[in-house]
Amino acid sequence: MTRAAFITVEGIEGAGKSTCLELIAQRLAARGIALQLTREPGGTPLGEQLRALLLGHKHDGMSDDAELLMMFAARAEHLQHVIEPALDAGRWVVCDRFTDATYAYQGYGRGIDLARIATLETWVQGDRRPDLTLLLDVPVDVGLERAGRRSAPDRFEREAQPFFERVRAGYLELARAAPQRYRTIDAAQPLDQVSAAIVAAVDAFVDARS
Ligand code: T5A
Repeated sequence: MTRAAFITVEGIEGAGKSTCLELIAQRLAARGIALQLTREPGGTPLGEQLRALLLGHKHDGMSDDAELLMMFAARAEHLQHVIEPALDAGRWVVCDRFTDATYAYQGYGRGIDLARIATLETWVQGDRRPDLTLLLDVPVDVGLERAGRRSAPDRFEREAQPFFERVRAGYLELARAAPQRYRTIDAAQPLDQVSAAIVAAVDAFVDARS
């Protein structure tokens, strides 16, 4: 039996994470793997309330530290009530964003010291880290154009282009620093090519873990 794994999907807005998540779920299910799909911020009742506060416009002037701590508050809840129980029960967890998003957005994007984020990461997660992270990399103008077509901008989507350029560069830096965990996929390609790359990455990961 294959050990349960924790897979995360990352990328800037409009990179195609939601689309990709469905595909990963289908692929794992086809290979007989039980899984739990979830997302951050969110994934629990409290986490979803924090998500609404973080993405909505009621607190547009929120401080960077409040934003950072709310991300980790939601994550603590998510780990305790969803992620760890699922992994303990042998279900794989596929999560739309996780702590790499905090490094990318609050660290590289907002400018919070990465060492402070690392302290919170260890405090909240202990040793828990994703086993595989799929980074959907897309140029900022392409991602924002796709996201803008889909819905009205949330609190993050109202940021200017340079913010997302820093976030994208941050993600690429994180991927370079952890090549054994990251698979970077060119998400600017047509959807069928992105899908093929995702399926190949998931299959290779499952095979290596079997
Ligand atoms: N955040 C989150 C932090 O700041 N710190 C943290 O620690 C965490 C966890 C969450 C926000 O919170 C921030 C980051 C985010 O700003 P979210 O809803 O998770 O928000 O993230 P979004 O990026 O806003 O999600 P989106 O739905 O915008 O992006 P997706 O899921 O990447 O894109 P998707 O799949 O909805 O696709 C968008 C559109 O593009 C099309 C799709 O059909 C869809 O219409 N599309 C393509 N079109 C052409 N070619 C392709 N290859 C395509 N792929 C998708």
